[in-house]
Amino acid sequence: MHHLRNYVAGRWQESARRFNDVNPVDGTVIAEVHEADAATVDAAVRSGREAVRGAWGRTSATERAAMLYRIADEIDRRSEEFLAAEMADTGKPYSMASTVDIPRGAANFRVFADIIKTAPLDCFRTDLPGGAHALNYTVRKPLGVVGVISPWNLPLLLLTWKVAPALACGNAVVAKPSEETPATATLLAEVMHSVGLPAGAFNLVHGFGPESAGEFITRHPDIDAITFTGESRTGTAIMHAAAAGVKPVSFELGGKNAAIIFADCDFENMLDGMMRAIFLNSGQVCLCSERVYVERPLYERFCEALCARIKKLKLGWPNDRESMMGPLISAAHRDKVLRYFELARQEGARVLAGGGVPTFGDGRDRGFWVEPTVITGLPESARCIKEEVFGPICHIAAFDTEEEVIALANDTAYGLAATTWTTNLNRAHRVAEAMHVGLSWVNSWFLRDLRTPFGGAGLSGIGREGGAHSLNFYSELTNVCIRIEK
Ligand code: NAD
Ligand code: 6OH
Repeated sequence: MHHLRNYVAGRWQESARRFNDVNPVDGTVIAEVHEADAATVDAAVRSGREAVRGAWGRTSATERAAMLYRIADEIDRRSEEFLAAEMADTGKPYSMASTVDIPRGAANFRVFADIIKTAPLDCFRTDLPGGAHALNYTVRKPLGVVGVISPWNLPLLLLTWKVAPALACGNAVVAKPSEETPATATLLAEVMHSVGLPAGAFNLVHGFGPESAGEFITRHPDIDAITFTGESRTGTAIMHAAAAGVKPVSFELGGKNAAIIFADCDFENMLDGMMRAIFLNSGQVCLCSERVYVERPLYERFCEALCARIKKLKLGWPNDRESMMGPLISAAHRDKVLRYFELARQEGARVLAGGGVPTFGDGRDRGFWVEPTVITGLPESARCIKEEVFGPICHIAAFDTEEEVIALANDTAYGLAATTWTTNLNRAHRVAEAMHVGLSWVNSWFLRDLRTPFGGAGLSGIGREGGAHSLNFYSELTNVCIRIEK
């Protein structure tokens, strides 16, 4: 059996307590994971503190950028291993893991290497009475030891999205990947070791949330900041824990995202985009469109075309190059998604496609699959319209006016992403800006430039990361003010 260990103070650490890492494609156990106890997390935080006080804390931005480039190059060199590990942990198809997850793992380090080298500092000259002046300039320093807690849907991508800027700013990291997907994080620790990152600058602890490594991090008095991606409810729990030490938090949480399709859209492009926006990663992307609003003249045509495309959506083994959709992450998550399928029926939905569990006649029948599913006919107050399902499902409704659809799209407690499809330039700008979200795409979805702000409003999060926004979260700024006499 393959063992996934903790990486603390530059050394691999075993634990007596272990849990299974399961492949959701067919339910097989692929590794035994060593669960970090409170003492292991404490040792990780202490080694992080020593690293920040020691050689790592004294590195220049140029030296750290060079280190981040080495990390990126090593991820690229071992990309086949990362790919295999990510596909085994999540069941996601090669077509996705090889184009999204693993390349972004390396890109996250490169982009923050470039950004930290070129980041400007604030500088203000302040005129004073009598001809004297003051020079204000801002110095960027590490926060200290940053706790990084990440989810299972895009494991390497979302972990490195936070680890890279934290290291770029000179912090030490104590990272906890999701208990469902510990494999690529463990490979990342191997990479950190092999490129010679100073001991303690990156620590990896495995485990769960409550009363396990997750909570041990968030409650640790010597953690300086917590950055978290996951469910909104978990965000609440972490905020409670962080409140005691008044720790800064950065949260990227759930979504219940709207897609708005106008009758004047480029239909084929829109359909390609919407297939991705609804079914990428089996709908397990926080940005996925679970609420689809279609201008009435296009409604029937869209529903028919989407259902026809679904028939061609190949649910396959991850290594099958034609495979477009994999299973859900776990039996528990599959049960949750199936409960929403059932709830949708109880709430009065008409099921246009899917709604059940596929059968394959092979090992996949022991995995955690559900069918790509399309529903219509629910009132806007239905729980399936209000709550995040996080599965391959969307609800489609017709609308008549721009004003009406803006109100429908914004009628949610979440506020992460929206996508609008139209060829009318004026309308594109109007609608995109009216969305009460952090990310408003037009004629595209999940199109990323890593320098831009990423995050959500409402239940979808606190703060923005990406580009300079990340640097501001992961740095302590000291303003130096010097009075200069005439
Ligand atoms: P989750 O909140 O259950 O778990 C995320 C991480 O938090 C895991 O590592 C887990 O072990 C840990 N955790 C759980 N409880 C904790 C606690 N009390 N204290 C400390 N750590 C704790 O989320 P998930 O199921 O892994 O991921 C799916 C969710 O993440 C969805 O809601 C999705 O929308 C959201 N998500 C958001 C974004 C974004 O950028 N906004 C990105 C990806 C996923
Ligand atoms: C959520 O599931 C996807 C988040 C994506 C990012 O954080 C990113 O940087 O692209």
